[in-house]
Amino acid sequence: MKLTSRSVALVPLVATAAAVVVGATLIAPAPANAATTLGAAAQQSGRYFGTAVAANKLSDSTYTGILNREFDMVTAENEMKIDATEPNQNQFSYGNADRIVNHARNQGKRVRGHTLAWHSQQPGWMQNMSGTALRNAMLNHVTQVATYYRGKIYAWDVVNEAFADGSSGARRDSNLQRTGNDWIEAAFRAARAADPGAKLCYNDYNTDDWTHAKTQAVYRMVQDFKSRGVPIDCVGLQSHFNPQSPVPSNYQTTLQNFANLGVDVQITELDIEGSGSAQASNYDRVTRACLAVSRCTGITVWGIRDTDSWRASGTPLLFDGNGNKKAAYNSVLDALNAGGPGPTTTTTTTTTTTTTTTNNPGPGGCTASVSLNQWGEGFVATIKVTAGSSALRGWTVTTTLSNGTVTNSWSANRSGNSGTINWSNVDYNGSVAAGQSTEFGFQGTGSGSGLNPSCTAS
Ligand code: 9MR
Repeated sequence: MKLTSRSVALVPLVATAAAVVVGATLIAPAPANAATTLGAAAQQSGRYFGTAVAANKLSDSTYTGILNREFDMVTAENEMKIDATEPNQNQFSYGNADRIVNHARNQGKRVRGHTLAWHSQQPGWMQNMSGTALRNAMLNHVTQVATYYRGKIYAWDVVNEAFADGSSGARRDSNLQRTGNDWIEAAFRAARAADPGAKLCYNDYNTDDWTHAKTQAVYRMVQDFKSRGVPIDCVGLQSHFNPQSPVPSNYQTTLQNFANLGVDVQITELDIEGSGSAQASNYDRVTRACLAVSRCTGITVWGIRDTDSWRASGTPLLFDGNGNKKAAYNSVLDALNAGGPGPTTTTTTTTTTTTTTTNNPGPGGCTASVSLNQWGEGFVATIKVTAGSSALRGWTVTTTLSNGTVTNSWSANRSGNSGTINWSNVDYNGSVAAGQSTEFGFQGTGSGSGLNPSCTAS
C-alpha cells in the first residue's frame, strides 16, 4: 500500500507516544506502601484473600509458615463436609474441623464454612436415605453444624453444586433434590436460624461464563430467592480453571450480574492450571475482575502449594512444591496492590423473632427465650435456657405448639410433639452456671408461633 503523506506523518508521533509509555512503565517506582502479603494487599480494598486448608498439613512448618503469613481467610478443604462432621447419624465429630478453625482464629484469620448440604461426600447413612427422613436429616445437619460454629463463620457454603452441568439448566439429580425442589431454600432457612450472623452462600463450579446455562440457572434461583425473601447473602464461584475450562472473557460480567441481584460474590476455590506468564496473566485477570466489582468481597485459592492441590499435576496454585512464590503469586499481589473500589458493607437481615418468658420457682430461677425461623410450611425454633442468680443442676422448659408438629429435636428430651410439650435437659447440658446459657432446638411443620417457653430450674 502506498503511504499517504498523512499516514507517514503519523508514524513518528505514534512511535514517540509508545516510547513514552514504555519508559514510564519501566521507571515507575513500586508504590512505597505496597503490601507484601496477599491478605494485607486484599485488605487495602476491604477484601480478603484466603486458602483451603487441610488439617493433616498443619504440622508441616513450610505449609503453616505460608498460611500464617499470606492468608487472612481459611476454608476447610474437607473437614467440614457432611461425612466428616456427622459420620454416624446424630453423632457429630468436629475434631479436624476445630483444628482448622482454632488455628485460623488464633492467627486472627476468618473462616468460610464449607459445606452444609451437598450431594457428594455424604456419609453412608445419608447416602442410603430418601424422602422426608433425608430432608429432616439434612435440616438437622445444617442446624447442628451451623449452631456449633455460630459466631465463628464469616460465610457458609450452605448448599454446594446443586445444578447440573451442560445445557439443561436443571437441578442436579441427587437424593437431596428428590426430597423436593425446595430443599435448597429449606437449608438456607435452617442455616439462618442457626447462625444469623453468618453470610449464607450458594456455591458452584462452571458458573463463571455468563452465557452458560448453568450460570443462568443459578442466577435465576438467586433472583427468585431474593424476590421471595429466602435468606441468601452471597454466591460463591468456585472458579476451577484449566485449558478445557479457561477463564471466560465475560467473567467480570458474571460477577457483576450476580452482585446486581443484591448479594455478595466470592471466588471460593480458585485454581488455574498452567505455568509461567500465561498462568500469571490468568490469575491477574481473575483478581482484577473481582477488584472491579464492589460486591466481590474476596478470593480464596484452593490450596497453598502446587503439591497441596487436588489437581497437583496441573500446578494450579500460587506457590511451588517447595513453597516458593510463583509468577502467578506476584501477579496476584500486584493486582491486589493496584486496588479497586472496596466491597459494599452489608448487614445480614434475619427473620428471627425473639420472645422471653420468665418463670423462676427454682433456687435462682431460669429464663427461656425462643428464636424462631418460620417459613411457609415449617419452622426451626432454638430455645435458649439461661440460669438466674445461681447455677442450674437441671431444667425443664414448657412450650405450647397449637398449630404445628415437631418433626425433629436436639439437645433436650421431650414429652410429645404438639400441644403442651415439656422439654428437659440431657446429661451434658443440665449444669449451667449462674447467668450462663445453654440451647436446645427443634424443627417442625406448621406454625411455630406462640411457643411461649417457660423455664423451671431444678
Ligand atoms: O479438594 C477436595 C479434595 O481433597 C477431595 O478429595 C474432593 C472430594 O470431593 O473435594 C475437593 O474439594 C472440592 C470442593 O469441596 C467442592 N468443589 C470442588 C473441589 C474440588 O474437587
